[in-house]
Amino acid sequence: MEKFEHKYNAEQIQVLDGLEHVRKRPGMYIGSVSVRGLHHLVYEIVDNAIDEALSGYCTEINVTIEPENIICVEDNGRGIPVDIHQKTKISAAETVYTQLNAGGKFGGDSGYKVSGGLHGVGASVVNALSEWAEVTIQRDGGIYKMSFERGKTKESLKRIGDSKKTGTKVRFLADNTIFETLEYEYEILENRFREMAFLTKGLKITLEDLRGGTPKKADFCFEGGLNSFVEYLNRNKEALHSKPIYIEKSGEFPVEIAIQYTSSYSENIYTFVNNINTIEGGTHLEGFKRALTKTFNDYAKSKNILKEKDANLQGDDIREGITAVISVKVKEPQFEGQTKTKLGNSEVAGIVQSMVNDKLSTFLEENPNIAKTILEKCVSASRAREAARKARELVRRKSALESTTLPGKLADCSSKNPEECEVYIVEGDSAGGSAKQGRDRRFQAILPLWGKMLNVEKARADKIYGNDKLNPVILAVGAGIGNEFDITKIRYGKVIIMADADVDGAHIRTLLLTFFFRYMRPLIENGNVYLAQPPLYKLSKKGIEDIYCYTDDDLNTAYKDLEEKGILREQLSLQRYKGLGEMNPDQLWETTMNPETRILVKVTMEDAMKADETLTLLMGDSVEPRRDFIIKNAKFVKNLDI
Ligand code: 28F
Repeated sequence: MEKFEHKYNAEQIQVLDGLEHVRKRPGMYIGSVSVRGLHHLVYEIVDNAIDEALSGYCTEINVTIEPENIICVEDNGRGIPVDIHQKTKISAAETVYTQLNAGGKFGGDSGYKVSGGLHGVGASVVNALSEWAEVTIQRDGGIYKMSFERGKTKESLKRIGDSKKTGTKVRFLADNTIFETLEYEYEILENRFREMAFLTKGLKITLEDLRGGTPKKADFCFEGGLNSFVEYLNRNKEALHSKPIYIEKSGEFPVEIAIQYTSSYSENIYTFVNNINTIEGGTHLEGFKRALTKTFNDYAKSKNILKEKDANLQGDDIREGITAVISVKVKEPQFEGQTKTKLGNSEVAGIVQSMVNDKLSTFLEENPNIAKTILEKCVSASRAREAARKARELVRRKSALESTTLPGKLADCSSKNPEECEVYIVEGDSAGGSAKQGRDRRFQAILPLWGKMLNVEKARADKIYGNDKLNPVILAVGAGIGNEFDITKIRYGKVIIMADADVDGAHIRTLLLTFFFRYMRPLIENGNVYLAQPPLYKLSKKGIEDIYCYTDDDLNTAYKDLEEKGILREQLSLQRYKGLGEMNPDQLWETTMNPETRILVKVTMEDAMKADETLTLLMGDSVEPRRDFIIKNAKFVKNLDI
């Protein structure tokens, strides 16, 4: 290998500092060095290719997970420019890969930098966080190649051959001295690329996994764009109208919206800004909701479906059973919220609102039967809400009479400061009993739940209030539900779901997550919902402390550590916990409730959305998809976790 001599000029030293900073503070650039951060590396590279597609020059992107977790991304765009920068004496391509936010891709040709979860930190960050990376460019009749090690140029760009094709290919190996794991999760990448293909009409994205025994391959291309997206989201539901409502506006702030109602009661509105999934919503969603309510009410009044004297249909009524995807492109997006996924640009609300008012009313005029079908559902939802209000009044009056506003089963804690208090929602009375005895009653409350919860998939709001299994949860949390939910009223800073690691536990977890996602969403957005992680195994032997293992890996590590101390497997007794009830109060406290030793998993919006989708699959009306899901997951049934 020839000795690599390079005199760095002032500018290049600044570049090195930049990439050194990235390696010192990777979390600032890609959020974390967990598997989520690892996936961001792939999204960042793919987003640059998507940008080339948005500019109209790339029609295909191929992603390959090669053995040893090397990633290869290839597009058939124009190829990153290879001309030499007169100032820096290095090529545009090398600049893009060695300077932070270089290359003016931010707001480039298409004007909208499509950016990964952390909003387009640029390819140079991926380079800095890779043990090595190599870029092959085909353009202007030639093939060019350059390579890097931990962000530093190893081989500058040079022409290595001729080619008639154009495009960019990037291969990289993430740096295992930075990331906790290099193991990519195929399903996670598959879901994200499916979403990107839906959002970029006509673009073909392929994903191939060459690591394990059976190679896996996925192919996504949707000429239908967002229409295909809502049909996919409704694949396990019964649509009320076969043709989705599709409205769009081009111009400075392009807006695309697809809507398809189903017979379910849930509301699923997905919003994107520059292809970023804004799961916390924002101004685009607010504008959409306002216009949807106004347009449907105006139409209902004009067609006498609603009498003048009738009260207006409320937003909840109109959004019952809706599945919608809203995709806007914004040059300078402002992201807010807990996970920077809430759109803040105020001008977007008005743009979306006026576009929906205008184009949706035209659609309804031109499709009266679809309009009628949807409005019939809204009117019946409105009647059910009215019934729910009455039911709630009844419950309130009844409970006011009994003046016990807290559920009988709740073993409350003595502190009343929500900041420090936590409530464990425990499956089953036996575990509930041990939890009550084992807990620290100063700040830990216990709410035992029994038997199968109500199937929120099939229930309307009125059934939720009156339901004797969910009502205790509503009263314990103390902040109401639906659009009456007021996060400032929560009685506990942590709501912890503690259920067995078996199928029943997974079912209860799914139902509770779906319930929180649908009726107490701010609780999840605000990071108040957690899952308790009870141990799976206990290793014990006379004379040594019991060892608790939370995963199979933990168990293997424990065996190895003990072997090093001369204790062999045969000398140990292994207990596999089937359920929480097998632990006595002290063990439950020590392994699962003591803040010093327990493991809690904070529930994210993605977890909740996935639970919601899984619930629809498991509990929805259509049978085949449920059977497919169970067969597909049967082999993991011991971990049928959400
Ligand atoms: C596998 C990852 O990164 N594809 C890319 C292009 C194309 C251009 C470009 C990229 C202009 C000067 C900043 C080509 N011709 N795939 C990719 N394809 N970047 S990244 O330009 C970079 C900016 O430097 C491109 C004309 N204009 C732009």
